[in-house]
Amino acid sequence: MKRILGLLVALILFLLLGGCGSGDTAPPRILSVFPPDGYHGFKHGEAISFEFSEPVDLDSFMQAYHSTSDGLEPEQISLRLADGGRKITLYPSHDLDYSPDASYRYYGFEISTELRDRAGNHLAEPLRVTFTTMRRVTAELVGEAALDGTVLAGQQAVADQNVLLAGDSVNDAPLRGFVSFAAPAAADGFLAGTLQLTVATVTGLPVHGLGDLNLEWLDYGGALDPSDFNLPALSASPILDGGSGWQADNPVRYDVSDWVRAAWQGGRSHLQFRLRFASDSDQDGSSDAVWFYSADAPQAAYRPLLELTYYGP
Ligand SMILES: [Ca+2]
Ligand SMILES: [Ca+2]
Ligand SMILES: [Ca+2]
Repeated sequence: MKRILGLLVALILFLLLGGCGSGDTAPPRILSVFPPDGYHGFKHGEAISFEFSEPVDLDSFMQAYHSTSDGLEPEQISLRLADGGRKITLYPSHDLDYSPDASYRYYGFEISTELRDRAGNHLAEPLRVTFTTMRRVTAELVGEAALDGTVLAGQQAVADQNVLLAGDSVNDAPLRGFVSFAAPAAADGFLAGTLQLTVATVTGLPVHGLGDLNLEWLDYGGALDPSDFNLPALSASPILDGGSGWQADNPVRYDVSDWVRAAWQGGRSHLQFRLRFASDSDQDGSSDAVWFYSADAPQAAYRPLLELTYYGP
């Protein structure tokens, strides 16, 4: 019995030495962390992630983790281990608030040297990370020159002129104008938008002969094509303009907030609009049209602008 006990003790000692006596004296290292220190634009639904040089002890991670930021306090987080303890993902209990204005909203956490590997070696240096969530920003997007222009009914799309027209031509051929903006890549929600176009000139009496100008939201994609003339609008009802502000070099503005919010929901990469009159032509044998400057205009101030308010970094 004594002999068996002795063997058992020896076996346990062997196993313990085998487990701990691997000779690991190297401290664990943090290979990567998201978000990194100084990061801007942490989004709802994102998690904080760490990758270590070797498996770390989970209890020691909780001892080493410190934060006083709302949503990141130790009792507010949950953890998931992966890759045998080499990776830890940290989930906030609720989405971290965004800044309601253009100022940054800061969050932070620290991993102290309490963190240990499985052999008990401590992290050599603490990690301190400060980052910000998304904030409400307003940007002036300039139209996409390659995509804006005029489509002549049943004929060609013209995208390389300094102007874009809506109305009818000298032959009373219907003309429709198109403007396009690239949606900002780093965003988490479009909140409001104002489209600004600058009048180049007016020929004839477009409103008198053709009715109101109709501004429509649509998605004509990565090229302006003749078929875009009749592309179904995405907007249920157009924005109407009776032409009161149409003098040369005068900017006109349209509130397109509902459409940019819908474009965000639809995951659209362009914010695109069409200009057409209620009636395509009055058949009076002369041109009736409003000419707006396009994004090809040499004068930067005259190009189509979309003042977009959104959550960005
Ligand atoms: Ca180690
Ligand atoms: Ca163009
Ligand atoms: Ca006409």
